[in-house]
Amino acid sequence: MARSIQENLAAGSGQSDDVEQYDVVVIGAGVTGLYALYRLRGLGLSVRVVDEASGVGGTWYWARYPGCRFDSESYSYGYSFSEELLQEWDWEEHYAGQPETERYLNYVADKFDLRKDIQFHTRVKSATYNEDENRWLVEATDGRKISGQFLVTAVGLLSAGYIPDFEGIHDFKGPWCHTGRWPKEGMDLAGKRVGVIGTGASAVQLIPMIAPEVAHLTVFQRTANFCAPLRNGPIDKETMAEIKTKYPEIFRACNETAGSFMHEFDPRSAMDVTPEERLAMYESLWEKPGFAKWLSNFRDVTVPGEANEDYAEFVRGKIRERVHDPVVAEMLVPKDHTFGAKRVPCETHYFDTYNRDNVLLVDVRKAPIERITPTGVKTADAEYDFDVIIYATGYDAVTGALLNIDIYGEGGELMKDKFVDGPRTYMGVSCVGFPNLFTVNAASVGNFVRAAEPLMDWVAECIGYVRDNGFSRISPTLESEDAWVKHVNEDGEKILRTKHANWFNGGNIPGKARALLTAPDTAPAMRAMRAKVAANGYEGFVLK
Ligand code: N01
Repeated sequence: MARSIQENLAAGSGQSDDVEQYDVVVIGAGVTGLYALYRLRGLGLSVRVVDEASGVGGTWYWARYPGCRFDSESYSYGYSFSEELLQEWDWEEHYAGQPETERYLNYVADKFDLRKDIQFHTRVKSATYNEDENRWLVEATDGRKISGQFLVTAVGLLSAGYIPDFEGIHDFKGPWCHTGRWPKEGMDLAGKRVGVIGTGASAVQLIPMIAPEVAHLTVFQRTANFCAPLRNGPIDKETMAEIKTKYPEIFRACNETAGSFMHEFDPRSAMDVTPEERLAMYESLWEKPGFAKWLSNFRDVTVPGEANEDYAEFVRGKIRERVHDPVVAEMLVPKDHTFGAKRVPCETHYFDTYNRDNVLLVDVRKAPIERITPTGVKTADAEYDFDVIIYATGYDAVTGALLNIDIYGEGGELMKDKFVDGPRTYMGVSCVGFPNLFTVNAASVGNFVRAAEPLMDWVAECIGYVRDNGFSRISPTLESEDAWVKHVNEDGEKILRTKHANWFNGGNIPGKARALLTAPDTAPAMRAMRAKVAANGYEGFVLK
């Protein structure tokens, strides 16, 4: 609930002796938070990063389920800001797993001596803007407080795990967890009867990894997904040495594509070539690693229509080829959404896993889960007994982690109230009534590090501009915020991501407003837009 102005000013006074004062407080020590610290410290600012975890990594710290990895090429995912770092770090796999990525982020933290400015074991409860002082007071759940003139929420895009409100979750007698909060000590699954709920990108990575070790695995699927083979592999020394000579090219290529991935669409229409040529292209893409079969495809495969359906049918054929039992194969073939309307998960042995004798696929669209029982899961037509339950049920994306913090802006306005019908921001990064706050978690999408670095560069330059020009606060105008919200909603309607309920549009969370949570623009367009705003003296913002 919002606070009165008086309550807000009282709560937000950070002047007492026990409150440490910084120029900038950054929430989150993940990919963006680490770079924010490096970048802002480089401007001579005092920075404090706070994080709930005991180590760096953010999402890469928490999501340590077997098989967790990114689907971007490793060498396109690392930071680009330090040539020394690029030359020192050897990626082991083309698509690095969580342990390798966590090691990398720890290496970065050590190399740039970041840890000394990070306060771990600190979960932020609230942040309050004090308009008399133009400062943010950040309060942790253990009562500790710190204050900063600027606040950067690097809290992650997919970090607030979502577990459906099933009745009886806490009655289950065995261990259970969400993929995004996998225990550091691991889950003992060997020889156990395990139930996995969900078949999104996380489950698609997890299921083939655990199936061989469990006694029996039951997968509860509501929506079948268009998954594509990842085709991962180790990087040998020679290849890594060659990659190191090509970083400028790699980053240039990423910077030119819509999602900052190393894959560029074919400008032709799938329907302008002969059926033979089309099939040859599909087959050749299918053999390529990573997102190539999605993002290097004919341009019209990415929009609803004939080309999209033609390719969807090709992918369905690939799934049918892999699964021996035709009934199970049909359950795994997506028929209710357009190819690409949901994020395409990359898989390794996922479909083959359903050929194992110890794996059962259950359709919970036909017979939904009714409740969790002390011994397992009850659906509308059967009961299943388990030793362990794993919820691979996704995330309250983009705004989830942000709004889990009570953020009080001017006049005690609560951000949760402001965002009730969807995010209200200017360029995803700033909003009216919440001066000096940069919601960087809400603005990066695509190949994550490629998006996070330039965004954080922009925020750092903006903070530098505010300070160097003797201003004490910056916030957008209502006109610029209104125009941005209108742009997101109107142009968002034109893109595939809004065509089916998914995390990009809030449709995966019952009761969450259905609105595109990210920008509808390409990464180059976003960078250009921000650069223009900065070049015009932070157009659309009010500086005081
Ligand atoms: O989550 P999801 P995720 N009853 O939302 C099901 C990123 N990621 O964690 O589709 C039964 O995709 C739900 O069913 P439905 C990546 O961007 C990246 O897998 O809503 N089932 C779905 O099957 C990805 O897109 C990597 O019908 C229920 C599943 O739970 C994003 O994270 C690796 C249910 C949730 O799938 C999220 O992926 C992994 C219910 N009541 C993830 N509620 C990298 O490559 C939900 N489900 C870095």
